[in-house]
Amino acid sequence: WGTEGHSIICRIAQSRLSEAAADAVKQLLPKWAENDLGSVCSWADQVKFRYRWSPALHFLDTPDTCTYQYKRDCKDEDGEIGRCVAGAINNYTSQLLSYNSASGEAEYNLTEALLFLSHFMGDIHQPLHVGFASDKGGNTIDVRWYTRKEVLHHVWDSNIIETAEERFYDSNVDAMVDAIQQNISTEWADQVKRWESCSLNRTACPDIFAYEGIKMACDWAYKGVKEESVLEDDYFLSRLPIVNWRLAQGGVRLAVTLNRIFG
Ligand code: DCM
Ligand code: DCM
Ligand code: DCM
Ligand code: ZN
Ligand code: ZN
Repeated sequence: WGTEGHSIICRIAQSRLSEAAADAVKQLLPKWAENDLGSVCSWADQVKFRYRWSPALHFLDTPDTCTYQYKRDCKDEDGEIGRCVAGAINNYTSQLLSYNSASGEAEYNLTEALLFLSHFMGDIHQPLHVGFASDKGGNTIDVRWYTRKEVLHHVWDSNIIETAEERFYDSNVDAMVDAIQQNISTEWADQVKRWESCSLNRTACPDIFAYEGIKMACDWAYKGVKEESVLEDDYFLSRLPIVNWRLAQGGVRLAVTLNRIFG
């Protein structure tokens, strides 16, 4: 996601934190964030150059199949298993679990762990961050977004959200966050428990999110799109509900993961 998507997910998440998790987040956030998780959820994108090992942790690719397997797909260009967005979620979750132990603060930078986890939990819910290897998650597919030249990946990172904000929410991101939260507490209320649940009492379940992600990439992002497709109202209006739904799931799952981590 672009900055808007990450901000939306983190604002939804912060509003759903338990008291213990809210306290821990407040302790761990850098001062300049002024206890606003939404303002720092794109930090991981800003450090891609400084932390040369980090770009591979924002996504994963499948071998052009609509299924996902951790061992097969969660690796970087050098084939190192775990170096993908699902492995990174596991890694930073386990680092943050040391928050309440004496050794934790000494061994890891838990502020960075919180910012990475909050960002990667967002990215794994962007369908094309769990896309096909051959087109780099839609990065090599040239399309038109209305009249503008874009790549399909960027349409899902940013254009759908930005067009919705302009057209339906008066360019006001607060109104879009409110609308998604409204949906979470009404239309989607009976699904939220399922979104929050994790197999085998695990703290975080990135394999579930990645499995859903590649299905959505196949069923909605790639579907009907080819090189030089013109994407306009038909595509925008049918895909926006999927984007809203993934932003909601990302926010709910970041919150419940932080609530589990911090007790
Ligand atoms: N892991 C997972 N799903 C699997 C296999 C392993 O989530 N199917 C977990 C095990 C580790 C974490 O991912 O806690 C990182 O794995 P690795 O050490 O291979 O990077
Ligand atoms: N990772 C990394 N550099 C870090 C932290 C994490 O490359 N500073 C990557 C490598 C791991 C993945 O995250 O394979 C998951 O971590 P782990 O295997 O420790 O669970
Ligand atoms: N990306 C992806 N899948 C890939 C390669 C990249 O999802 N196989 C993501 C990472 C960035 C965006 O696409 O969000 C642009 O990548 P880059 O900056 O590497 O061009
Ligand atoms: Zn992206
Ligand atoms: Zn990212």
